[in-house]
Amino acid sequence: MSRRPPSEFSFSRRALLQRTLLGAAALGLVGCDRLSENDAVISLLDSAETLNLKTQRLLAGRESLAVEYPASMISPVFRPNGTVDPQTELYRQLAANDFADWRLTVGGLVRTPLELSLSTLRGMPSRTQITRHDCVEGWSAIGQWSGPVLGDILEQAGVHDSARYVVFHCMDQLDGQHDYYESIDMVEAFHPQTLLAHSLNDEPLPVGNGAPLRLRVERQLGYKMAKYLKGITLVEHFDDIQGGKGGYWEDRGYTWYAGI
Ligand SMILES: Nc1nc2c(c(=O)[nH]1)N[C@H]1C(S)=C(S)[C@@H](COP(=O)(O)O)O[C@H]1N2
Ligand SMILES: [Mo]
Repeated sequence: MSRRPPSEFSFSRRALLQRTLLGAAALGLVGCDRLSENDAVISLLDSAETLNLKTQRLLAGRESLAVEYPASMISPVFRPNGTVDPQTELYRQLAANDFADWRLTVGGLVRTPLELSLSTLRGMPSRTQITRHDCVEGWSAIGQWSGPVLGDILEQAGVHDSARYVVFHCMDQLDGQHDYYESIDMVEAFHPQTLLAHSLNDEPLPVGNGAPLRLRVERQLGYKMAKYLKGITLVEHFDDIQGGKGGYWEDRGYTWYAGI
């Protein structure tokens, strides 16, 4: 377990953001489903975003690790949030067969597109980490995640130099129309704690938490951690994907860089 001392700046910025969000959540003003209606919170997040990305990279470093916790601190229940049981036809069919026919596709700006089965992913070298998940709604949970490091999969696919982002495509739709999706940049994609998790607390990932596979990006807020993955694409730009802001919630007002 390692804990890096927070820099004064990122600490106070984080504290401010947390106070604002928690205060707003306590007043019932925001939730993951209602934040997009709150202009004040969104403009606060927006103005802090660029500064946050730059300061975090500058002060904490590209490779700085998120805090990892001892097993004794694992939350008894890891609260499922957002979609908890996808109702799309695709998901229901794959789940009915225990995801035996599910494949993770890796495509876009890669030399070798991949189609990985759950057993292939489970057989790959993996990393296990106990981390804290912070949702913008104001709750946290500590869980142990295991799965291959995303960077290893990207190495296998061979990423073109022109690729700038990794986009994660999901099998669920919160609004019954648009697939949940997310994106991260290459620094985040090749970070040693960025995993494609197939297990939570030594058990196969439960449906509530994103079965069969979900992203873990430990230095950012919960909404970045796409659940119910079906595909990954390497892209140069994401403005032509759905609303163009790089994620389901980003298209509805959340900031793209959600550093904690
Ligand atoms: N596909 C998908 N991924 C998602 C969501 C979702 O609704 N659908 N919700 C996000 C939000 S807001 C949070 S806080 C976390 C919740 O993860 P959990 O269900 O394991 O708690 O998943 C994120 N990833
Ligand atoms: Mo969230």
